[in-house]
Order: sequence, then C-alpha cells, then structure tokens
Amino acid sequence: MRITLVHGDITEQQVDAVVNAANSSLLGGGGVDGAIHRKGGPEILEECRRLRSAEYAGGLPTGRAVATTAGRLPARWVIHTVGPVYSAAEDRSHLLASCYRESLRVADRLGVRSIAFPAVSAGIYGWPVEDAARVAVGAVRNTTTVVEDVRFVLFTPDVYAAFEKALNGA
Ligand code: AR6
Repeated sequence: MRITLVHGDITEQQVDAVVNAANSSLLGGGGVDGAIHRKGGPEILEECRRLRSAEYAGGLPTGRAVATTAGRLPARWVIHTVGPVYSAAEDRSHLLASCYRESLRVADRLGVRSIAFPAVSAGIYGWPVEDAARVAVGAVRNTTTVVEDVRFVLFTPDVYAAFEKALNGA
C-alpha cells in the first residue's frame, strides 16, 4: 500500500472512493460532508435516506462506515464514516482509528483500489490536528487491505503539516 498526502479538496479527487466525515444521521452537515453533498448532488442524499429507513434506522454508529454512490463526483463511491467528537476527558482514539479501519473494510468489499480520506474529526468535531493525524496514519498502516493507493486529502496547511509529521516523523 502506498500512502500519499495531498493538499486540496477531497471532492476533486480522481479515486475509486472518497471518504466522508459524516454524522450519524447520514443526512448531511457542514465541512467535508457539506462539500460532498453539494458537489455530488441529490443522488447521494437519496441513498443515505434509504439507508436510514432500513439497516441504519437508528443512525450510523460512531466508528462505522457505509458506502453510497458518489453521484456527480469523479469518484465511484462515497464511504461515509462517523468520527467521534473530541473529548479531553475521555480517550476516544479507538473510535477514530475504527473510522479508517472500517472504511478500508468497506472499500475492500467493493473492490476499491484507490481511496481518499479527509482528516476525520479534525474540523467541527474538534480533534487536535497532530493527534488526529497520528491516529489516522497509525490506523491505516495497521490495517490489512487490498487497497493500493491511500491518499489523505488535507484542506489547510496546519493539517497537512500534522500529517506530514505523522507519516514521516518530521
Ligand atoms: N476537502 C478536504 N478536507 C476538507 C474539506 C474538503 N472539501 N472541507 C473541510 N475539510 P469536518 P469532522 C477539512 O468539520 O470534524 C459535519 O457537519 C477540515 O478543514 O468536515 O469529522 C458533519 O455532518 C478538517 O481538517 O469533519 C458532522 O456533523 C477536516 O476536513 C461534522 O461536521 C474534517 O472537518 C463532522 O466533523
């Protein structure tokens, strides 16, 4: 597996699957989630609604992942995962690691070869970026998968720098 860092917008990635930093409602929100639904169009939300009326009636639990179409995005699939809200009082990093592991598991089932991840939980959910990067890189490295190309797509220079440090120990 090759891990690369990209500075940019996840909705523009030419990969088999892009991962969405969703919430358990699966019905959209701000940040990456807002951008994916806006650019991907209504087909994604339609499929999310169907998931909510069937196997995820209670919402998608934190740390889990599920795939839908990518609508008008260049990718083939969107894999929605729900990161944990950061807590200084409680260590939730196992749930953050689970987002990456479960997304790769879903990707394997779909035959995905290339995948783009955002920095899950590092925006609205308040995770300190260096720690979010360390957990993300560690989780991907420790997952056995047939995905060949894992791209972290980082939106801001501070998050990019944190991932660079986590990946290269710089
Ligand atoms: N491409 C790549 N990265 C992005 C983009 C983009 N287009 N837009 C933002 N980021 P966030 P979370 C970065 O808030 O913390 C939503 O309302 C952003 O700078 O998208 O997991 C959901 O519905 C940050 O580094 O996700 C949930 O309610 C990272 O992506 C909640 O936010 C993640 O920020 C999830 O919060």
